[in-house]
Amino acid sequence: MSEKTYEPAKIWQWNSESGGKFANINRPIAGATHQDDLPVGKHPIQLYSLATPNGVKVTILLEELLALDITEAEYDAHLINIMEGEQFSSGFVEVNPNSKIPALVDQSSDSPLPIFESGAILLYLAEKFDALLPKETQLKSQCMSWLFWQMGSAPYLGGGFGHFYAYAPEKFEYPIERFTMEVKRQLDVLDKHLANNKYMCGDQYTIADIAIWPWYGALVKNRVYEAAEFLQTHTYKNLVRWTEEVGSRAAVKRGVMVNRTWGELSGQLHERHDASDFDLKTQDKLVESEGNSTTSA
Ligand SMILES: N[C@@H](CCC(=O)N[C@@H](CS)C(=O)NCC(=O)O)C(=O)O
Repeated sequence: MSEKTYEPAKIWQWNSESGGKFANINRPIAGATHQDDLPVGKHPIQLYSLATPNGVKVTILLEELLALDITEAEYDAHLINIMEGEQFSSGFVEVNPNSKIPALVDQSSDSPLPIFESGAILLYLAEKFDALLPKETQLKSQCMSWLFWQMGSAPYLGGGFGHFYAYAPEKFEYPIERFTMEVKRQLDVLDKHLANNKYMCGDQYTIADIAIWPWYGALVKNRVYEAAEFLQTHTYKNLVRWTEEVGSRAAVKRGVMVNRTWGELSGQLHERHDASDFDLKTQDKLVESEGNSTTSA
């Protein structure tokens, strides 16, 4: 174990940056830092987000709803750049006093309805459109249990393991060991459950899968924290099977692109205001692959 090098002061003071990737946006106080209204588009649903695992839960669900021909789920996805502090604008704080993406406004009725917390948004949309949430009590409670499992568990993965393994300014043994233990346990929980269930709630693909996949599927696919080898995620065979299955859905493939500002250009759709926005990305892909084949010829 590393030697003790830090003794907390008697009273904590906000006088220095803690270091690490998010140090410049971390603050110990809530509320807006600047005045700015949120943009409002033409569709019933207005989403303010970024394609982090919490953000894509909502874009995947919206794309799944549209794939079911639920046109009332048409949405504008506005980009909130959290590294630039856009979550602290007065307009965003009005929708989400907690200043975190995703946040959503349903403007389909007379008074716009704001909603925040990804789990609450998933549940709101699934109930509103009567889709991707089982109706039968036993299955519904199983679905809710896994949905809330995700909400309670992912902070250990992201804020705990991911932060100390990938983002902290130094590698500290104690937190990495502690959170690795917990994340491995969580992976095993999922793997054992998926040994006997096609999806998180038996045979039905639901908002529980949509909540869990962006975190644990991303870990398995090595898309977050570059930790797949360290955690030996390939050994969780049932989880790998489910990860592939969910990831192969067309709506999932579209959902992960929305509000994405990193990675391959053809996988980025910074804002989504129309279904045809994806067609333009497909054209980008064609241009890219034509470019590639020219290079390799
Ligand atoms: N429990 C929240 C967590 C949301 C969250 O942590 N969002 C992050 C991005 S994944 C964020 O907006 N961070 C900005 C900040 O902390 O200032 C949810 O599921 O909606």
